[in-house]
Amino acid sequence: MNTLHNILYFNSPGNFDNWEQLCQPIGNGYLGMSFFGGISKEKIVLNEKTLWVGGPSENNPTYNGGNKTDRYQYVKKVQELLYDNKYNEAVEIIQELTGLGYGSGAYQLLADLYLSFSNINEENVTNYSRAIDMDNAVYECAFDYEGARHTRTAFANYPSNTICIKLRSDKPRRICVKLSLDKTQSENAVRTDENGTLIYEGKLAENNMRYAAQFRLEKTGGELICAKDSVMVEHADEVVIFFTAATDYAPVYPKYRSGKNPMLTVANTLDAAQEKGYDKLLSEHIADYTELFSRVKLSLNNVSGEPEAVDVLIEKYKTAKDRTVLSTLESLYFQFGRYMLIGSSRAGSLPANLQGVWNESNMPPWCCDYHINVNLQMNYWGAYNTNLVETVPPLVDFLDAMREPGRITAKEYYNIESNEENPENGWIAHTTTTPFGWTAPGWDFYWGWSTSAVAWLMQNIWEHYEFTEDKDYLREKIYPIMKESVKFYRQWLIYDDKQERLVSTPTYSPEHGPVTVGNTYEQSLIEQLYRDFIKASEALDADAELREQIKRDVELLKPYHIGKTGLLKEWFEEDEPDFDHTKTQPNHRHISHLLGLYPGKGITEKTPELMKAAINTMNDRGDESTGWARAYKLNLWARTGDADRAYSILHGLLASCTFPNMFDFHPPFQLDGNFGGSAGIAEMLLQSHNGYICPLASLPTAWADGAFSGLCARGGFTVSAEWEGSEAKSISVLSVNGNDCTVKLAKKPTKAVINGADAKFSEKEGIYTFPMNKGQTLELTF
Ligand code: FUC
Repeated sequence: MNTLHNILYFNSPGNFDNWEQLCQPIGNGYLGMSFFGGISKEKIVLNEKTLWVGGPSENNPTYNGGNKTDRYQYVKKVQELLYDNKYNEAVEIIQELTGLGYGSGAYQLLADLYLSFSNINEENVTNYSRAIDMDNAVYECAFDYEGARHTRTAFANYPSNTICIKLRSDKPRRICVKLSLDKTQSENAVRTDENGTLIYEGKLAENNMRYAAQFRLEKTGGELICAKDSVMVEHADEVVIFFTAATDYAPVYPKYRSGKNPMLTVANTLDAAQEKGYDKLLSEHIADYTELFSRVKLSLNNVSGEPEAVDVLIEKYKTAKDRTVLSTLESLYFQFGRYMLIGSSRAGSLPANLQGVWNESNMPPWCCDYHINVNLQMNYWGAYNTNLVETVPPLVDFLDAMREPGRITAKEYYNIESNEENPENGWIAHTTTTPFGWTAPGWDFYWGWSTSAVAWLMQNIWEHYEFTEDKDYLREKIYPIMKESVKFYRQWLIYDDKQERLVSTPTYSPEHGPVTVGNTYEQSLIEQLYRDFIKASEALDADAELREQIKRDVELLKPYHIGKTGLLKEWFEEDEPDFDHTKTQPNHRHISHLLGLYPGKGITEKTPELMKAAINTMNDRGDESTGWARAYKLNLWARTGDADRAYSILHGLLASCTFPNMFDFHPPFQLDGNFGGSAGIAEMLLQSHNGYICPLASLPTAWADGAFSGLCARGGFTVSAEWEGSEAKSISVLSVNGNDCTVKLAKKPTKAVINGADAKFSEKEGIYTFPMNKGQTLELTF
């Protein structure tokens, strides 16, 4: 397969004041660094994923996850008023269904590191470049100066939780560098020791969270000079900086503190890292990273070799007709999503937040939190199909840790109580969540109430089993979370004799429309959870009684309804005369009533009427929107099979919502669009939500020729394909668990081989089934 060098490079440094557009990020899930490529002075933004203000502390002893008390009485009243069609009276008290407006906290900047190079005059620098090589997750800035090649290389090693930066020149004694910190979290937090280590530690004023970081230097030649809060190396051949950071955060309710001194963690981590040394850390990092990243290769229209500078490419893309430009950026965008997910979500730390792990501010947009009315879900859409299942445990652990505080919200707002007799009886969370178990509704009902956001997240984690069939992980980690969620909804839903179905009430379609009963968002997500739970409990042979109840309930949810104009209804009541249409916006970015089409499975080719209504709805909403909303539309159109429409949405995402450094913007920068876009490209190439594998499910004319390898399908399959002139040439499917391969093919293969022998198969309406054993690969030729 012809593949591109997955490299994002610039041929000029980035302006330090334009982080979101010009920085280049590296990360290992715990730590993030972003670089500008400054020549005589470099600014590096430092992040540690758990460094958050908010949560419980001596300063906020009454912290309670944002919950107000005894809200259920109002919920009940609102339910009654809505049932009686007293809409105005219901909304008069609707703001009682909110949480606290303070104390939710925000993700913090750790500090800015400055590297000042006193002996370099920028004017005389030539052959400059700065780049992220995504194939190895290595950052490098290089240039020529006074007859020497200077290189600054950095990588974020996950197994040793250390970031290394190497500064070198190919002529001796050329490295003169000073390290200092700016925007530190506390005054007098920086000191040095006799080895030239820059030490940074303190407590966040807001919540007393302890943090610690060290920069240890190893130099070849030259002289070390330590000042009070900076270190300098003069005339070295080479300098290596070893960096790590930690906090005393722990994902444990109610205190959220480990009780450990983070400086000890830092010191131990760096002792071990230095013992290994730079070269070993680099090879360890590359082995660890490439094991994940290199699993999937993508070649569109045979583009290969070295791409142009990323900012130039993105600019050209906006008007390009040339397939090389288009396919190059699309391939890089696909891999960038994977690169960023590996960089911001590895076992042991928190999941990827709104900006992954990267953040330059103490007041980031939306606090850089975990928004669960679409954003956190979207972050993980590409985790399974792009073969990165190892990035999922932080999400699972995060949700698991949210259960205990989520029970308080369940009690105060929903009257669902867990106690000794009835433990794990139901948890819930709403639109904004944090690492401190912030599960209350938002402080404004009209974005903050989102009862089925948790049901939606259950899809993200259930799919772990669908893709891997890892029963142990299902039993130990995923199922208990799903089961407790199911128990919550089971107690929450009520039978509405007017709507003749079980409903969630009150409901609010994310950030859009009036307050109603049983909107499609809520009903469809709960339905999906119920259907998935039935499968989960069957797979584990657990909870037969609950399963039988859920089997009955699921049929009573009736989530989808088609309105008078042929669109899928977002609100059950929308065709009624007193429905308040002034509250709806024709092009609203949230299209929450289509979650059954993607990522759910309620609207498929097997439900043609709903599919048609969904397509009408998408046409009605239009193609333009904010970054993540375009990424969502891309996945939606991919599921319809309208490949060229999906492609045009992808084009819009890349042309209109992508900063020069490849960050998606809303605006501002939000990583969800990158993740959703990358997932959407995979969804165009391979689908498996219908009970069979569908390679090239939504192949656009613009990708006439191409190949991919290593994408994953539900049921434990790894799939590769090659196509020419928009037709499949070959498809191969590895059955990891030994399941038979059921695959939809546009035409009959000329050859079907399993491990060298002709494969047996049966066929019905273009869907072929090949009996397979564990580890066998089916090779189809056309
Ligand atoms: C959702 C969106 C907003 C924004 C925020 C972080 O609530 O509606 O547009 O992306 O998340």
